[in-house]
Amino acid sequence: HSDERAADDGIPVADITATGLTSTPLQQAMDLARVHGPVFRRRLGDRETLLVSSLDLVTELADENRFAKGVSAILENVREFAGDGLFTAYNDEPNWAKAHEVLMPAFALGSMRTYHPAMLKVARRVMAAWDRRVADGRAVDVAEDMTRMTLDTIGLAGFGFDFESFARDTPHPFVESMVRCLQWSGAKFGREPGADHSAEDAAFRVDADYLASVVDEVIAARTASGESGDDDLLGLMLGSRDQGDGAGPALDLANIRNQVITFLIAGHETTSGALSFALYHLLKDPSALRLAQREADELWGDDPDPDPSFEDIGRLPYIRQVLNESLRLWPTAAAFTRQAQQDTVLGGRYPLRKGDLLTVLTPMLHRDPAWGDNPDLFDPSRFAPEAEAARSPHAYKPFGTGERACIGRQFALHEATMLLALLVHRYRLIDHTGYRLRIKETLTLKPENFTLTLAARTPAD
Ligand code: MNH
Repeated sequence: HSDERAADDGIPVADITATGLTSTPLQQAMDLARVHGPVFRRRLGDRETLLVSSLDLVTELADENRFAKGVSAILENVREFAGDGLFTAYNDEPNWAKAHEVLMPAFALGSMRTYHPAMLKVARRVMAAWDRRVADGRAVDVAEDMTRMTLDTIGLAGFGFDFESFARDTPHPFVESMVRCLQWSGAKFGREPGADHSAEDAAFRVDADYLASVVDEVIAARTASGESGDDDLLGLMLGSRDQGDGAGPALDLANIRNQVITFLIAGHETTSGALSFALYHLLKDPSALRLAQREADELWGDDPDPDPSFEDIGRLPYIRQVLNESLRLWPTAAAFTRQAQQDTVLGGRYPLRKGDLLTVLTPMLHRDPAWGDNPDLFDPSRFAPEAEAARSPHAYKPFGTGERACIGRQFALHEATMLLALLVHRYRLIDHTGYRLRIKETLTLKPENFTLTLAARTPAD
């Protein structure tokens, strides 16, 4: 759309055609935003992306009457393997509304009570693995272990399927194929037109087919068990097929397969990164770590192996603030796209056409002046209730916005709060490399090569 319009609409242009996208395009875009300001066009050959990062403009983009979710060029690529699953569906695709209606009950706060035992079971797997590292002194790869944990959790809680990631020395092949599919989706966007990419595309097909075969395995395991799975995600979706005669929406098998892929990916990849960043920040901020430990100790005393109840997780507000603050600095799904629903003017001066896409650079929104004069500083007290009440709700969007915001937010926060509390309660985190943060991008963000050694905590710690 934008190329049809006069170029002098006042929006600065950052032309990166000569250099192309770097291997860290999100961080590249953050640097461009620091130079060009809160709204600019990133030009790459004949393609342009409108990038937005200030509170006032994002407040407008969050207005659901003027804007809705947009499926960006990259999400179009993700559709090649996630199809019309919830994350990648167009707003007007009937399967979005159907699946949303079927699955919403599974994400109400009460449903977290159902998932709690599976989440705790997997949290214990992390501790068993980390206890072995305490014993042998070897380092843990934080992001790898957080990914093991979140994949096993969504598998068990959502689908009754056990990936058994902690029984493996290397990541589950589902994770490796998924990462390559996500990377392909991003790289395809950065391609120079005309070049031959048939080898990458063929490799992508192999990975996408493998992901689909895992989905078939997950569904077959449920069918073979003869159990309905009642109120887990898979049970709700398969059950929806039986309600004929307008009794409720019915999801067809092709759509169910797209939802399973979507949830296996969206349900673990970003939570894993969030936990990894939270551990990084706690490692580097002893006073925040101390407060987190004190909060867990207050609940569980010096019992190194407590039995957290569902209610306990609501009694860890500081640890939740740590997660919120980690997701402020490094929102692991770091951008989302909005689409103009009519011709409109943004910020009183930038004309937009109906259908125009605008991408919010969430980490820059999260560094807007509304966050004070030291926005790069990790400070969980920003999420104390009084501080939150004093701030616009649009200053913080790690889970997107509006009707198409993250459905799994409570799931992620329950799972992550519990694990973080258990880990700081049980271990001393040792910065054996003097780690300096580098961020790896595979569409989502994770700390790269972040390893820790561990010791058992004693009451004196
Ligand atoms: Mn999640 C949508 C971030 C955890 C399932 N998620 C979104 C969006 C963001 C997001 C941002 C909106 C994208 C857009 O507007 O294009 N999600 C996160 C983060 C975490 C997360 C930062 C963890 C931390 N998400 C989860 C978990 C699940 C999940 C856990 C499932 C169990 N997310 C989804 C689904 C959607 C979504 C499904 C799409 C919802 C819709 O469009 O209807």
